[in-house]
Amino acid sequence: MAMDGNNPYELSVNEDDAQIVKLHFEEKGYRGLDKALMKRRDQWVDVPIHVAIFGSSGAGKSSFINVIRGLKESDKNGAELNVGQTTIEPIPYSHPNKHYLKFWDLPQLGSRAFSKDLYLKNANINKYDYFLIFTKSTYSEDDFWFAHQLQALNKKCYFVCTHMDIVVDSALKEDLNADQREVKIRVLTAIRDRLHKTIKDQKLKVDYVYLITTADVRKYDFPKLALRLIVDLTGRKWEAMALTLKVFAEDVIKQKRRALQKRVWIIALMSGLEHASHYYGLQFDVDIEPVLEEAQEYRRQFCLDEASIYRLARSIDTSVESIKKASSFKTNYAQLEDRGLVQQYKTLSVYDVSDGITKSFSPILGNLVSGSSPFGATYFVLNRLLDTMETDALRMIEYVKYRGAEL
Ligand SMILES: Nc1nc2c(ncn2[C@@H]2O[C@H](COP(=O)(O)OP(=O)(O)OP(=O)(O)O)[C@@H](O)[C@H]2O)c(=O)[nH]1
Ligand SMILES: [Mg+2]
Repeated sequence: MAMDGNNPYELSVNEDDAQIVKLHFEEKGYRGLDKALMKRRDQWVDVPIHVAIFGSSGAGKSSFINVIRGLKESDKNGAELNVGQTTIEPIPYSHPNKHYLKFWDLPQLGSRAFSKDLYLKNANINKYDYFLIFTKSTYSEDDFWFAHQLQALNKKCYFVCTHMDIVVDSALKEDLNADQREVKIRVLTAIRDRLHKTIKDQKLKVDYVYLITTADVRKYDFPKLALRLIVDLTGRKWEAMALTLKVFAEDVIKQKRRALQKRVWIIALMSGLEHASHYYGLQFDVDIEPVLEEAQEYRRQFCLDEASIYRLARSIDTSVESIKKASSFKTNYAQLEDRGLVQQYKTLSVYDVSDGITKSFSPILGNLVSGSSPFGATYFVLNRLLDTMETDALRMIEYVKYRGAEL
């Protein structure tokens, strides 16, 4: 991760954003700079992303649309299950935390009076970032027809097979003495091979078939599917997807860390604006509020906030205390509750590196950063927090997996 001898953290900055912020500073000085920075930080929230969901009745589309948005069946804005798609228009479901991320439940073709041509016209294919084709066992002719249309138009399309929990459970019941892990692998491999073959027989190019259960986003290929939904987007859409999806899995946590790392420089600048206060023992004034706010966002993103830990503990039938103990957290979370975060600035390594960081940013940010600003220190403190929190989250994932497998 070292960029040069004296900078332990990669210089991570979006050049376009940096240019805009720098220009603002040159033209207007500090006036409105806090708002301009906040706008850069939050820009991903307004980026529209459209995900199309296709598949026959009962395939689990509505269930997926709910679980990927973190909703339960009983939630008010949940998609209703077992109702069939009764309209001929796609129905959008927005993500509760990111209104502009929409999952579109596409109408089914089968029993409809309209022709395939008309269906394609109505489907408005170009609007979507990618397509998911759902089944619970085998794909229908309509599924393949639609996949062919998408392929001809060069659209990203993934195949998803749901109900894996049921398939695995019944295989386990048939063979009570067998090794559970082996049975699971055998059953899933057989299904994967069969689906790959039928898709290939249709002369469709498929890179991915995801086997999931809509009952749990941590199981089977769900984490891989979530990762795919993130990495197949670029720029702000990538950032938006990484920060919006709540799937507690290693690969997703790593994407979140990358997305958060890319905006550390913004928070570092915010920590040096007019509200900066003096703290005993620091060589610069610092506004700790935006740093605290960001650290708390890290916590939520990494599922390390109390509410998330409580939910995880319940899901594996254990206590919050034992999750915390088993994960032996490296981060001092008590400090993140209040201004105790300033303690993070008072360590030797911060003094050692902050000047180096500030210097390496000055070609990009110019006079916005100077020797007397807390920029370098905040940049280092937040990156170190990202490091320790990512480690905490990954350890917790390991523990939850281990405990979950025991149940
Ligand atoms: N066990 C299990 N049940 C599932 C899974 N996915 C969906 N179901 C159940 O299957 C039924 C149908 O799921 P829906 O999500 O309504 O299916 P749909 O594709 O939206 O169906 P239509 O709206 O009719 O097109 C519901 O009772 C779900 O609870 C799964 O992965 N595992
Ligand atoms: Mg439905």
